[in-house]
Amino acid sequence: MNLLAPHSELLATLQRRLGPHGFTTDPFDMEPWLTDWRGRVRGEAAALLSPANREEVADIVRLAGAARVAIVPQGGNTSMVAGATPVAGSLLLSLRRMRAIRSISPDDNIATVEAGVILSDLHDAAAAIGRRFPLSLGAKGSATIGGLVSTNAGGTQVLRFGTMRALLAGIEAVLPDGSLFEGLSALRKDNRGYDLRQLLAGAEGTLGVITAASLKLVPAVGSRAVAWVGLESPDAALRLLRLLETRLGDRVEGFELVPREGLGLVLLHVEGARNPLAADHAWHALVEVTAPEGEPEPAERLGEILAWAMQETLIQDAVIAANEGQAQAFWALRDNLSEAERRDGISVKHDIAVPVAAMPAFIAEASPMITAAFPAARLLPFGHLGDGNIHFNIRNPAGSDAAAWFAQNNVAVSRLVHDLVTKAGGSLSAEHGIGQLKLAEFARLAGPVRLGALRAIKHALDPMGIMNPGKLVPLAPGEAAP
Ligand code: FAD
Ligand code: 2HG
Ligand code: ZN
Repeated sequence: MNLLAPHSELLATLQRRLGPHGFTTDPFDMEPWLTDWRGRVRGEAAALLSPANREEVADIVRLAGAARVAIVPQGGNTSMVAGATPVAGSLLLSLRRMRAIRSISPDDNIATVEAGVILSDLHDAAAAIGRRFPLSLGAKGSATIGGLVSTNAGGTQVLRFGTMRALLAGIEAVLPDGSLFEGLSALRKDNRGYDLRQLLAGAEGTLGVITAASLKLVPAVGSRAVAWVGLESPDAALRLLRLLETRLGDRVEGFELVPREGLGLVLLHVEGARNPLAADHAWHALVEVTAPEGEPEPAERLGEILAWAMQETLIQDAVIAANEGQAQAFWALRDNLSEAERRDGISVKHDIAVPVAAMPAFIAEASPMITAAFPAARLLPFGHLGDGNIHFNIRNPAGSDAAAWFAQNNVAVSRLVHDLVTKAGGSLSAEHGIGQLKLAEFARLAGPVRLGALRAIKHALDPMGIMNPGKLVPLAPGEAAP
């Protein structure tokens, strides 16, 4: 079914319904929201709609559906795959005005929040009641709960607490026909068939608009120890992780891999960044270990284990943050990696997963194959080693023109990386989703069974295809764009 551009009558109705704070076609107001975070895609929208509540969202979806007009939901616009970048003739639906924390309870360990709540605001609200929401990532100051649920975001605490899906207790959403799905009741058990909550999580705005979510909280941390470790290989890093888990159990909360190249970029581009270790190391691990309130601080025990690991030559050097300021500085080295990479010039990004134990060998074997095919390309594999998820990013040879190299090579580079990942039984999207940047590769590699089921679900819930067209769901062969 073909989608249409919104006619002037629809725009006038929406303007009346949403008022001056909820409707704009002013190019100046719309500008920041038309391009994705990486600057890869510039979109277009007929209007930017910013509803204040779920009733307004439902009205927008109903009106757009009746007029066969596309809707593109958007939160903080931090998508790594241009998932929230609008398509020509669409209505860009921002959830950013819906920022209420409807309830937060230390007894239930649940926070029910609107879709536009920013992740760091939820962190603060949970801390204020002695709890925490254990999902964090570099974009925490802009990413919203609606976007995080819609992408089933991961981040740096997945090791212990899982991805967004594991933390999702309930959901409220407007479905493509304008009806409101009220699934916020935080039941621990609910077997009423297909799980709509989990279907909407990770749907990237293609099955409806999430208006609120109930999220699981955990007790606040009593104390933490953060270490920056120098080592010679991802293999050594994984062995260190397993050693730490053997000795400390699930108190190991963070374990991130940072190559020399990555640390170098942060030191170059981020003001105030300092290398915690004196010598140069090919690889680094950022380790966070926590202890609950009332238990001994974990720094001493972590120090003993790291000293033993050094004696056994498993690691080359390590330093434990002496105070909270230093701990934050260590984390900033990791969290600013994407920003530092962006400042350095455009890169070919990959968000791959293979079984955890296979990742060190994958990095070791894929790296020379990539540099053989693309001589002097600079590799930047970093991230969530303990989840088997590495951002295998690849940049132009030093001294060359980044944009020109990218334009010439990015498709072929990604094909090679994704072919290698597929051969290793892995995924081309571990946590960022498909959006529009990975759509062609997803269509090429996903296989007919997965794609057929995806299209069937999409068609059943959104038969007109108004929800975020051109993202996540590849067209069937011969199928015309909606
Ligand atoms: P947007 O970018 O606005 O939207 C993302 C997708 O969700 C789009 O498809 C959009 O249509 C849809 N959407 C948004 N809101 C709604 C809604 N209310 N209802 C329905 N659909 C909606 N991701 C990780 O998983 N792990 C990381 O470690 C990580 N680190 C990052 C670090 C940086 C510096 C940056 C810039 C991004 C990072 N990301 C990471 C990616 C990104 O932050 C996440 O994907 C995040 O979930 C997006 O949230 P958002 O509010 O910005 O969503
Ligand atoms: C991270 O882990 C994010 O920092 C972003 O997922 C990864 O910039 C990237 O490629
Ligand atoms: Zn990541």
